Formats: sequence, C-alpha cells, structure tokens
Amino acid sequence: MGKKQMGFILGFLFLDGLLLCIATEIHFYDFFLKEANFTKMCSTKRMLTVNGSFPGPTIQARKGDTMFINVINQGTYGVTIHWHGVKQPRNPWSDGPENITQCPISAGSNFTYEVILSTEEGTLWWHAHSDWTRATVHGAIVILPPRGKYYPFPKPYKEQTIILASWFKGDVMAILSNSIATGANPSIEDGFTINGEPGDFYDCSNETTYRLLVECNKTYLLRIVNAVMNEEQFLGIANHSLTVVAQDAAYIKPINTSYIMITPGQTMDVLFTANQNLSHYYMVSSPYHDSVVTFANSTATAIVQYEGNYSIPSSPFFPALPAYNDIDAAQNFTKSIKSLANKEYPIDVPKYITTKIFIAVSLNSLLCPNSSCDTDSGDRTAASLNNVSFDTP
Ligand SMILES: [Cu+2]
Repeated sequence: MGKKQMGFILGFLFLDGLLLCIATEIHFYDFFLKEANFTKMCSTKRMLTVNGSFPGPTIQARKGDTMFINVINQGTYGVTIHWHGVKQPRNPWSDGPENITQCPISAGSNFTYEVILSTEEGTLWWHAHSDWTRATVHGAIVILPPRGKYYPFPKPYKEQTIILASWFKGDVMAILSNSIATGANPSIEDGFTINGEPGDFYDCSNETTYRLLVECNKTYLLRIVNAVMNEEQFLGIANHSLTVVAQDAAYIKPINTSYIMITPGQTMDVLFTANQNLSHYYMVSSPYHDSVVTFANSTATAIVQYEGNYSIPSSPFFPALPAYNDIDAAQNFTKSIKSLANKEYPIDVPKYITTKIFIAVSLNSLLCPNSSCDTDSGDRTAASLNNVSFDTP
C-alpha cells in the first residue's frame, strides 16, 4: 500500500568495554487523504479516508524505530494526523494536534511526519486531529519488540488488529458544524463497527460482517483499538476467555477475563485460544454508558469462525456481556490493570513529589447571547480546565 522502503540506522554503544550494536530501522509510508464512497446500514456517503480504506492502513515498526509518513492531502479541507500514544520525546513538531503544534495540512499540499518511537511496545493508533475527521481517518500502529527480543508471553499463532469505530450515516463535519452553530449536542452515531463492519444486528449488514477465521487450539493476539468517537465499549467473545497482556503499548500483568472495557482512544493487546467446539462465535462490542445523556445503545458484532468440517449453527453463540450501565463491571476490570513491572520491563514511578497541581475538569455552561442556543437552557455546554475553555486560533 503506502509503504515504500526501509532504511537502517546502526548505533554503537560502549558498555563496560563491550561494543554493542543496536540496529533501528527507518520506515516510510505514504498517506493519501482522499474522499471515497462507502455504503453501510443501507445508506451511502462520501467521506474522507487514508488511501481509500476504512479503517485506514496499519503501520508497523519495532520499538525504537522511526517512521516517516508523508501525508498528501487530496481532500477538500485542512487536516492533521496525530500518532496517539507515541511520546515523541523532543519532537512535538510531529505530534499532530491541529493549531497546537502545527497548522492544518491544507487541501492540495503535503506534510511529512517524523514519528520517533522510544519506549512504546505493543499497539497504538493514528487518527486525524482536526474537528471530527478522526471518525473516518484512523488506523492501527503495531510496534513489535526490538529485533532479537520477543513478547513477555507465549508466542501467538497469529495476530489480528481489531478496530472499533462509530458509524454516522451523515457527514461528520456537517454534524459538528451544526452543533457549533446551534449549541445543541452533536447527533449520536447510527451504530458501531468492528474492522469497518457493523455486523448482523444492523440493517443491510449481514453479508459484510467481519469474520475472524481461527484454527482449533491455536492462540491469537488481538490488537484492539477503540476508535469510537465518544463511547466506552464492553467487548467479549462467546464461550472464550480473554487474556489482556498490554494496554496503550505497555505490557501489563496478564488479566484473565470474559470481557474488557475499553475507552475511546485506548488500545489493548488480548490473547485468546480457540479451544471450544468447532462452530461460530460472536465477538461483540457494545457501549458502557453510566450517565443520563442519550447514547447509541446498539451492538456491533463480528464472527469468530472455526475452520474445519462441522454443521454451521443457525446463529453463532452470543457472549454474556455486562449491562450497558454496569459500573461495577467496568470498574472491576479497570482496577485489575497493573503494569507488568518485572525485571525485564521495569517501571520508574516518581516517589517524591515536590509540587502539587490541582486541575478541575468540568463541563460548564457557556452563555449564548439572549439564551439563543438550541438547547433547553438556551446556552451551550463547554468543557473546561480550571474553568478556562479553549478556542483554536
Ligand atoms: Cu488520540
């Protein structure tokens, strides 16, 4: 696809008189931002993509490598791309937030990002960082261990990225600009997708449901990205237990569980073994929602399908996920996440604090002239830090 070539940097380190040779690689990708037609849930729309695909292309490197991604904007408005979770030490110029570290890449021009990997290892993702374009412009970043090293868990038979996303039948830019103009909340998504497909429970979606073919007794590594716009998600696979081994490109103490709860922007690496009877099993992603605000209460499905000869069930097995408002289930899962923090993967948490900073995060009312906004109060809601909101320049 966009990958052109690869180079090598050889670094030399003197340690206790030993000459160590560290090879890191340079990777080059081309991202063509362009509009494409997609039909889902019985309706067709034109939307911005990278290289015409939804989700966009996966980019892959090893820990410590550098990636150069040339973004060529063939769309109709300015966009930036953010490399979510890449720390980019001393390299904010390639971080991507629009109007924070760079101007938008205007239509008809290009910009080359230098994405420097340092401590990250596992799965991250990239997404547009302009308005709501990330709804359709996103993809996975796979960061393998350095050459000669391996995962701190048994080698999976195969790996698969699983990208959860929102699907809006309308144009996301129009939804956002309408919300800004009227002050009303933006309309909610029409559904959710797994690897670009809504699955059996949505209209006009049976034929395209994403299927993961598995071989009996083999173990698979799922690199899960929650690219959903605003909803946390519960995810599980019927009859199969999951083992979470990494989160946000950092290894954790393995968690055995029947479901995960993953927030928008979060990534998780999850192992599962195909150790059930030859059959079809639903992988289900549905929202976790603990407030009274309206949300898209619907379910995206994929099918984990065993290879071999057997009679196909009339309907795949369905997992028992927590109820959408099960706060205990969400918190119990989140509380079980602990850094791997062993000898080979140590962590360095500062223990002596010299300065305490209090930051109040809140949702406030922003007054509209003469209560003219299209909301119950006539004013709009806006998020703030220490009661200060933010306006892009
Ligand atoms: Cu992000």
